[in-house]
Amino acid sequence: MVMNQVMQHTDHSDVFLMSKGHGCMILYVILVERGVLNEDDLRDYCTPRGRLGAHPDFGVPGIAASTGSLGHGLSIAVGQAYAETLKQSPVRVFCVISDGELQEGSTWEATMMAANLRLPNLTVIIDNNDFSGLERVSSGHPSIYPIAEKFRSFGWTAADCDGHDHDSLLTALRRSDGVRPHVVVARTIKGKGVSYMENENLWHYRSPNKTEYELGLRELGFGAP
Ligand SMILES: Cc1ncc(C[n+]2csc(CCOP(=O)(O)OP(=O)(O)O)c2C)c(N)n1
Repeated sequence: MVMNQVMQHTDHSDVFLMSKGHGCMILYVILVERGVLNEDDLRDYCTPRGRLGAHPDFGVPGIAASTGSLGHGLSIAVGQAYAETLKQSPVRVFCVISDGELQEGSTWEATMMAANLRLPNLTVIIDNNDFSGLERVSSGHPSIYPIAEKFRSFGWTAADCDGHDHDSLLTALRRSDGVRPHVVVARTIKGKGVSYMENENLWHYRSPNKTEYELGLRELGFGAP
């Protein structure tokens, strides 16, 4: 919803890149809503005949790059944004990365490069839920904080926000100066909205059983399946 307000889909299409590829399910649903993918694609998700896998694959409509091997998406986004500036095109590139990806050296190389190139058309959103795999990002890598300050020191503009609050997110996205690359550090809660999943990293790996699934749906306001 928020991205619909900042991304251009009319005269030209801005690019969206989900660097944390394991978050692709929400991207697939949005692409179905936009008519880029269809309901059959969702039904065939992760089946041998389906075209939607657990990580996004380049070649599937609406998927800008194959991602999921964490730490590479920002480099791809920087390359794409640079290419658009060379073409003097108005296309902007939006990229969602996880805070776990801040543990990857390639993310910081891309951060430096984007600043060197002064890419005005690149916006990055960091899903800052403080979880990565089996540990807290803040316990494994306390030196990356404060994240926004780190990006500013490289020459980016940066804004913090509540990643669950659309107004807060929109305001932070609009705080780009239109000259330099921009990053939004979105504070989020992993598993938000489902009581037994919130901040429980077990659910990064586990699938809910039928009872848990139905409870989760109810708590999210979807009623019974
Ligand atoms: C290069 C690489 N190493 C390991 C993994 C396995 N892996 C999948 S998700 C994940 C961590 C998830 O944490 P984060 O990236 O912060 O995402 P979030 O908590 O937002 O889901 C890991 C280590 C991977 N996909 N890519």
